[in-house]
Amino acid sequence: MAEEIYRELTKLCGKDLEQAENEEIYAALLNLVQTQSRKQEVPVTGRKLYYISAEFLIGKLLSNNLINLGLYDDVKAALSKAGKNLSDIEELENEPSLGNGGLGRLAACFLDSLATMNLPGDGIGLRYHCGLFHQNFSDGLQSTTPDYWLNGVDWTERTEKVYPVTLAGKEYKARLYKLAVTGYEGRTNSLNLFDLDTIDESVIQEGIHFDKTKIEQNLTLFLYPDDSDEEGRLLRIYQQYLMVSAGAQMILEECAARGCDFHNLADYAAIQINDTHPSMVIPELIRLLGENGIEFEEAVQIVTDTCAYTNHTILAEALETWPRHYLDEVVPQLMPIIEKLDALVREKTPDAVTYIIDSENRVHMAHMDIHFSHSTNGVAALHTQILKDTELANFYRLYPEKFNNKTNGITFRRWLLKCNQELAAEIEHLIGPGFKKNADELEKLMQYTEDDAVLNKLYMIKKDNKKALADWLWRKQGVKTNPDAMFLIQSKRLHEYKRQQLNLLFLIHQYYEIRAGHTPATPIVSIFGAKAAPAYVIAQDIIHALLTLSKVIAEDPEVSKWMQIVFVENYNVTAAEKMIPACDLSEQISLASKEASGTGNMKFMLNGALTLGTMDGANVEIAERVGTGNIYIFGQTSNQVIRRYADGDYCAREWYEGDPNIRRAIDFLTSEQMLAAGHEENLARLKNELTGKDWFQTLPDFNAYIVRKTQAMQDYATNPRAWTRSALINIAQAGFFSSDRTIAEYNNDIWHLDK
Ligand code: 26Q
Repeated sequence: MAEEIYRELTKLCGKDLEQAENEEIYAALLNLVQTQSRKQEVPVTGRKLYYISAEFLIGKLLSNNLINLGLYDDVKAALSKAGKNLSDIEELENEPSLGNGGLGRLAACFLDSLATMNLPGDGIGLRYHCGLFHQNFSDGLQSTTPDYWLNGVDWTERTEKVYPVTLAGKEYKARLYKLAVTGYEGRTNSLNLFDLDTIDESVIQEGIHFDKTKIEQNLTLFLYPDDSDEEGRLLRIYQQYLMVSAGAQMILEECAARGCDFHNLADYAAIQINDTHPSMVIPELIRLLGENGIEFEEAVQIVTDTCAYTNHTILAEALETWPRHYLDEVVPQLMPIIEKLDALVREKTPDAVTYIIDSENRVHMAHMDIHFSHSTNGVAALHTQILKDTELANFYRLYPEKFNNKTNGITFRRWLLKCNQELAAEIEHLIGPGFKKNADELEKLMQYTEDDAVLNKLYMIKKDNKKALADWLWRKQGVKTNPDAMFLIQSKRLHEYKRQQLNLLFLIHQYYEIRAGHTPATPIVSIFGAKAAPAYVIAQDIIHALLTLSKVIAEDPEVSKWMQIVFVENYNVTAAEKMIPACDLSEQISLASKEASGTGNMKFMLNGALTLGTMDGANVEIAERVGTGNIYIFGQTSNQVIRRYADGDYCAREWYEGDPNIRRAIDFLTSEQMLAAGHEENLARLKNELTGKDWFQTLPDFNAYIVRKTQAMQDYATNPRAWTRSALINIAQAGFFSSDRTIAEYNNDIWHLDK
């Protein structure tokens, strides 16, 4: 087989592999993968899923596709025979930056599971030319530049399909691009991405600024960060409508081609609405069905039967509500439909809280989704419970039967087989290959919890992965780290509710303790990866404080023997694949009730890290599975937090003034050392925020966090065997968090797809 691959590649390169440049080999491999994946396409007969999402954070594709197609080992062997290295070639691939974080990555994991499980399910999204911004650090601050990921060889295949879309009264042509989604020993589905031919990267000015008036040139240039300015918000409506209108037309066309007469659309299509970003698909489909001669009332029923909605957030400020005049401006053709839908709601219930258009003329996208789809789900048990009890309680009263939970999951192909090949091989050696498609089989590892040889091996694998991360950090950022230290990682979008600032306060506390001669049980390397929305001022300040503290520590020879802070620049899927396998302690420290699920927590667990976390999101379900002895839980419960908000009596200043440790840590932000290394404006503003407001209740959890984290460091240092045993239990119990399980649940309860 390796011989055949060798010949094939040589043919595709047009020269001997030995002579070919890595760029040529990369292009040849892309060709090979695309040809092979086409062979796995399956004609659809029954109901087909369309997962519609503004984000698909798919990560690099070459190795992943080779693994899924079963070609990885042969290609690697063929290349090495020619003196080439697959990982050098992988370096040439740009990561498609088509997502912000969890929601986009979840969509990518779902596509992998659908294809692996042989289910008919395509994605629908946008082909952003520069995706999410590229992050650099300079002068201790985040700066942003466009990420030209489409430059060079890219995996999206241009088609001849174009769909007319009217935006603000003007017609545009949305062109369809296709990206093959290869399943692991499964089928090939498709990610359908829409774009305009007229996009012009030269409208980009300095940084990521661009002329916002030129829709034709700028519409799919950037993906907006999850917290943005007013101008960006209007453009998002343009983007969203381009996606849903072209997507809806494509769905109807595909179904018609399979014999659907649109009265029975729900027998042919299931549409999953990923958060409210694609919500306009509901009125748009009703509009299109109308054009096809279907009366409004029937169209409403058809669309309700076809669509289902997933909620990914409890933060009220992140729920999309658009001022009506925005929609009047961009999509006037939808407004009469949205008004009629709102009128139906008003006929149904006197509960004004559930209206689509409120008294201030704001349009609530989530309300439209819940009334006019047949399913609303949260993404972890606690999250769904909170939706029912508080945030969406009025809707739950109206439609208890629509509400359901689908705890998130991750694909084990990328997050174990690809990113941690040494661990995957050891697991296969111990329990056979079945876990790759049936993740529950990981539980068989429980028989090895007292096996010293296995525990030693696991310990060595972790050490190897830490060395690999240390090498990568050295090559990428020129920082030296000590793989014998404990690696603690917090990587996720920067947001106050995720509480990177709590981690910051711990690190300052630790700094003081070391200075006072109280050295910790183990040296630590505290690693961060996080992008902050450019308009999110406090998030920028938190990055600045961490970068500044990192410098202060590095310049202190006594302290730096014991602790180091590393902030990974431009955190993305590629970085995550290096960081996660090397982690000892996974920091999941959001304010309880605020993190809908989290999925990084699952990736770390699967790779043998222990979790230090609050009882939030899916952490609750992780704790349930591994048992309290194998996880470090701390902090207020969600009920306590929700009560504190309801009482409205939280006063950060009282905590600051009443606790000398808290005061010492916060005051350090504007100490002489910090001011000498950083910027007073940022540091003082962060201090003010923490003492004056602290909306995400960092201070009440401060002491519990320090106690628990210190305990984890102690356990890690004093009993490596017990630590590794806990790591093994975490791996063995991770099966539930496979996205294959999540997709099976969506399919059984919501989609009912045929194989
Ligand atoms: C909204 C309006 C305007 C501009 C941007 C946005 C916007 C964009 C992205 C709002 C939210 C997002 C992304 C949200 C997200 O990633 N949520 C995460 O979803 C994960 C998958 O379910 C969960 O695990 C995380 O807990 C949740 O935070």
